[in-house]
Amino acid sequence: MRIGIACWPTYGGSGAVATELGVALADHGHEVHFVSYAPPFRLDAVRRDITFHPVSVSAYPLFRYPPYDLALASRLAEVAEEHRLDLFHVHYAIPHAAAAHLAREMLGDAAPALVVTLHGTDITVVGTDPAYRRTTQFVLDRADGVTSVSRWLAEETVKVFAPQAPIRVVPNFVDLDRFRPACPDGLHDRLAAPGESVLMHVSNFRPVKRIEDVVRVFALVAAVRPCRLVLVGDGPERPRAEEEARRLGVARGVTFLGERDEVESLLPGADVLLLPSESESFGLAALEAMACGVPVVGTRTGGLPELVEDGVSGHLCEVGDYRCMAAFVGGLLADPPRHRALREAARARASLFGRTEAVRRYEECYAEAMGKRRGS
Ligand code: GMT
Repeated sequence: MRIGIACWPTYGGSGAVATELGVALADHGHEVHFVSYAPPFRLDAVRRDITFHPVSVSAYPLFRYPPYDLALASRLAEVAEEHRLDLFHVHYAIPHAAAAHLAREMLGDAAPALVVTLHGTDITVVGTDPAYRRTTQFVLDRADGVTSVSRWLAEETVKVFAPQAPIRVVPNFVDLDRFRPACPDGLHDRLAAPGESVLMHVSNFRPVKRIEDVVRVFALVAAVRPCRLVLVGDGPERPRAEEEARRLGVARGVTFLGERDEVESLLPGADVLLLPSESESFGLAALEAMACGVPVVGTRTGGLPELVEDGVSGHLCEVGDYRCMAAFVGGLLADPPRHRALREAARARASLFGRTEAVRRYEECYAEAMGKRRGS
């Protein structure tokens, strides 16, 4: 098939999933076209079956808000026509699904089928915002297929939007060959001093991630065990994390690594991944850590319980209960045989989320969407 993928190209789960999926689809014989304002951050493959098409938005004095959605719609229509696309697969409903719908209107009978993958805040925050709610409803009803990355997100979507077609749950996936437990020689020593454990957090530092709780957990654990906090990523909450670390007197124990493309070469150096989010529709960072044999300690929220088996491959506490998370981490690090057992269980759990199965499920969804398109 010839597939056009629209996604956010910046650091974030939806762009990561869209990119990894595009590469996996190309490995499976499909021709893939990414359409966005920049190359997706994880797109490092150079191959003839994957093309990137930039969307440029021109400035004009009248435009207080340059209309990216319209530029994206035009570009999607051009790419679909030029490359005879069979299907648009858009990730994150707003504005991608609306732009794809408009592109299809431009293309008439030749329009590709449309599959929309919901990732989380596109429904729970942006989609329910009165400014976008009606548009979100409209595009969900017009798509040939809608998928969500967890059962929880599918249920939330049905509660709010009750879309006309059923939502197919396709959980996120991980490349198990790239994300592996093997810790490269010297990595742990580069991240922490000898004898120190490494607590890691990977995110785009938005308020929903509750970075201050990451720091609070670390401060409590550091009071009883030698350890270091490694923060991977960047975003609006970084100053809050710095402030909290200063306030708790642990600033010197925290390393900010900034945005990194090579998370798979950092995660194996962690002893625990902290993910104390307010809400997490799936938790791709958790899955990637687990694939590297790193237990996840986080919150019982959203789709995380569908991934992390409490007490087996990690531990989940109530949102905001950083004391509960710290108590578990402290206990785990003090008990090496148990820590090893959780590491193994984390990897075993992650192996159920391999990319072959995800590609199969998306292909099924594409076939159904194309059938629906032909019938309409
Ligand atoms: O950051 C993004 O690209 C999207 C973001 C969001 O807020 O919607 O992440 C979501 O999508 C990821 C990939 O499917 C999930 O693993 C994250 O759990 C989810 N984030 C939230 O629900 C907060």
